[in-house]
Amino acid sequence: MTTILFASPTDWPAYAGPLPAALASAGIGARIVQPGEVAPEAVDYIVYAPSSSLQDFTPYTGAKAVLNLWAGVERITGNTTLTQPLCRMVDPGLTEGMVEWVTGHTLRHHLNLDRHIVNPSHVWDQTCTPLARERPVAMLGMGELGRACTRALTALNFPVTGWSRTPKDIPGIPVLHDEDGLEQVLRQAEIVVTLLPKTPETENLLDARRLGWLPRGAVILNPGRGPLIDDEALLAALDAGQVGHATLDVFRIEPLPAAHPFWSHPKVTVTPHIAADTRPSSASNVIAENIRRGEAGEPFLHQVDRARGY
Ligand code: NDP
Ligand code: OXD
Repeated sequence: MTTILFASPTDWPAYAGPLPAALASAGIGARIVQPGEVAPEAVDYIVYAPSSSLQDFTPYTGAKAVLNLWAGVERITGNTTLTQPLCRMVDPGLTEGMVEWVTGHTLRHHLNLDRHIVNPSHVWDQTCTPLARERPVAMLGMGELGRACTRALTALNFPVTGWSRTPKDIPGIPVLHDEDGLEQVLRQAEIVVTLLPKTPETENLLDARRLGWLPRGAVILNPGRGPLIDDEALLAALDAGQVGHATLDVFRIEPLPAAHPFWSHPKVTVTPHIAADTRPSSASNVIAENIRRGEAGEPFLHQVDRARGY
């Protein structure tokens, strides 16, 4: 059986050790090849990064599934040449990374750490910050990553309210949905975390009207996708003091163009899409398990509903 890796040039050395090892421990004898090494019709599984050169899946007539290396699938769900099942990445290492990014940036703003880190005038500011239990957080998106971040933040006593497309029953965590629920979640949130996929329904979700629902000075952390927020509306809300700070990891165009106002805005922190990388050591186990399932005729893990868009 042949698995082909269509990813970035750095992915090949990163997966060359862990992927064969994970396949072997799942009891699968698979040959892993790079593009061009075998005829497309001989390929059984495609391990895929949407940034790779493969955009036309038509020649891969024997492929049983496309296993995405990324959690986000917005660059592939609309590809009409892809007729096989598409699975997205749910990787324990990636999740751990996202929990660390979200927790770190939440604590930065919650504790107002910047005032001590950047203090050129040596101001002796002893202002007492509220406790985490007094700092409501909105988690927009209660999927794999939103739920994991919620667990970490609630362990630190932050009161987290979730928002998702469908209702959820999570002990101790209110999860709202629909437009009314979104208004309710945003109206009480001092910190908002956006962990939603990019779909036609979520694009510009945080627009001027909804940003106006936030308590004045609320902070936004966006590790989800750039288009979840209307850039112009966010800049206006920052300038007006309606939003106190935005820490953004993802953008409409990446890398963020040098002239984009986010780079120089004093109330914006840009991180370069590094919130949570897929980790080859743990992700290889997920890929191997899905190949095992494919070969055993069992349902794939994390199969994308392409009509829904995630
Ligand atoms: P999941 O698919 O597990 O969760 C998505 C969540 O969004 C679900 O709770 C879903 O609701 C909710 N959702 C989707 N559409 C809507 C809608 N229209 N209205 C309300 N809620 C909606 O995804 P993950 O948690 O694994 O990942 C989330 C996103 O994080 C990814 O799509 C990707 O864009 C981003 N990401 C960013 C990374 C980075 O490094 N910056 C790394 C990895 C991911 P429901 O539960 O009802 O289905
Ligand atoms: C992902 C990402 O979707 O890195 O995995 O953003």
